[in-house]
Amino acid sequence: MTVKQYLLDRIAKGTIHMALIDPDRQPAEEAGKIAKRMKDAGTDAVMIGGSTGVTSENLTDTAKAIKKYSGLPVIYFPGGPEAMSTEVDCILYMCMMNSTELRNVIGAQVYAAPYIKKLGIEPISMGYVIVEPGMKVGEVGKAKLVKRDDVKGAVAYGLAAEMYGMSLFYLEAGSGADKPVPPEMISAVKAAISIPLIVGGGIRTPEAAEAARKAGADAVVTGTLLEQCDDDEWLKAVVKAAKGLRWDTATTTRGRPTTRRYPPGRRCG
Ligand code: 1GP
Repeated sequence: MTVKQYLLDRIAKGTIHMALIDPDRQPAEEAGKIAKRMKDAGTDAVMIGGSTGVTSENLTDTAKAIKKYSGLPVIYFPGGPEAMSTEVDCILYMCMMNSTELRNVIGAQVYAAPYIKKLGIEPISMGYVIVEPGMKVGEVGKAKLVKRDDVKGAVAYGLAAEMYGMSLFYLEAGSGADKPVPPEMISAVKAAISIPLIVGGGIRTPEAAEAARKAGADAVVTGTLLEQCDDDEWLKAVVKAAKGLRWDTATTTRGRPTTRRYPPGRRCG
């Protein structure tokens, strides 16, 4: 089965959760262990990506480790065409629709296409739009950010992605955003398009994951949380909330500093 079909089958049953791991943030073995924890928490797939520092080497090693430890599908979420690996199960063949640089809209994709074909990697076409605050990906991608109250603008991008025949549409607030994509924006886009809607950026609590799901996200992505949170119960609560399952944070360490090395001393939630 293709990864696209795997995702569509799961989404047909309800919102899914995807864990995003940046291969530049930890050794590959550590990434594999994070993926295992996320699998145990109920996540559906693992994405590998980062705005900077992704190389073919760390991508390959991380993909191998994730598969070894979790067995989950590995989805490459590229920041550019420089890094590639046959160890990933598919690549999000994405157009950063609101970039002001042609390279991010179509140039890198044209450059990468022959390599993707030759290596036999499954491409999944995706429209990718950066919403305020946008964070690093907005900056590196030279995005003309969609304003948080520009619901019509976000809907227009979603419709354009669908009309282009893209398989997925991703609303991104940026990794580490202080506020996720507004629920009103998610629900308006969801009502306008029929392709699956992915939402990510700044989702670190069960409440935020639940808000995205209730607004209409078909897939909820969390990245930073996995690097910062040592508390498996908290991770489980976030995944469950994303998937519409009952969650409870009574036994979590919410608010207490964690002990993970990458990066140290941050907090869950
Ligand atoms: C980034 O949307 C993802 O592309 C994840 O964002 O790191 O804030 O969870 P966070």
